[in-house]
Amino acid sequence: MKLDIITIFPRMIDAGLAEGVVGRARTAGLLDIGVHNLRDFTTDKHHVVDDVPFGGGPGMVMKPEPFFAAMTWIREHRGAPEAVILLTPAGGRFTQDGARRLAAFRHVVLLCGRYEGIDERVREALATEELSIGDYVLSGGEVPALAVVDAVARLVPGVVGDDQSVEADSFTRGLLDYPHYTRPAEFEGRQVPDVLLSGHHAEIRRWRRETALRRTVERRPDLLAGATLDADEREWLKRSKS
Ligand code: 4FV
Repeated sequence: MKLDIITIFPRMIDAGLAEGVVGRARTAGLLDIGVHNLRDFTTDKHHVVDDVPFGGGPGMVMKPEPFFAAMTWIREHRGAPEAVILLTPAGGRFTQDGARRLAAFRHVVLLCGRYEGIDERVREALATEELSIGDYVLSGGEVPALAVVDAVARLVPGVVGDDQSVEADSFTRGLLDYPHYTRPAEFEGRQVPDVLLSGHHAEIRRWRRETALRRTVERRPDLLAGATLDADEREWLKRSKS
């Protein structure tokens, strides 16, 4: 999969993509990620990327020209992307479904803003969609871009060693995850649930599915409508409601 990220802080992106599964996937060539410094697409000697807002008001706005020049360069040198995503609080909420949809693309570009935001003509003419990672205001689009790349990368075959763990991931079935334990079996007077020490894999599997479901009911009932449940889980849910 090919991803291109346009930002004024390329080191921040490189650092965020250098470690763990994403870092290994880049090295292994499973992910081809281009990180582009927006300032390289300015024409003035001070590499200015922002300017005062028309209509006045606080802060600065990112100029359109560098983004247009960067996209032209990417199309010529990396090919035409299937999606150009603007990270913004005004975007649609990024979810696991969104990650699955993006992971099906061959080539995606991510636009990272700073300051008060990016000139609206970039959204109008370059972005194919807008994504938000949550209802809070960050100082830049880099952290959201890293979140999107990480979530999408995990769905690219071979990136996460054991595909099972991707399958077992939260939200893969739209439910919260079950609790995880490791040694020691007792810590600070707290016991690991006996079923996990039993070796009864069917029992363990049922305990994990029921616990994931109970947690989802307690903490995120809004997820249930979109969750894929099997017959036992639907039965459990019905019983838990009665
Ligand atoms: C954001 C979010 C976000 C807004 C102005 C960058 C900041 C600044 N992006 N999900 N939440 N962006 O807060 O995606 O330029």
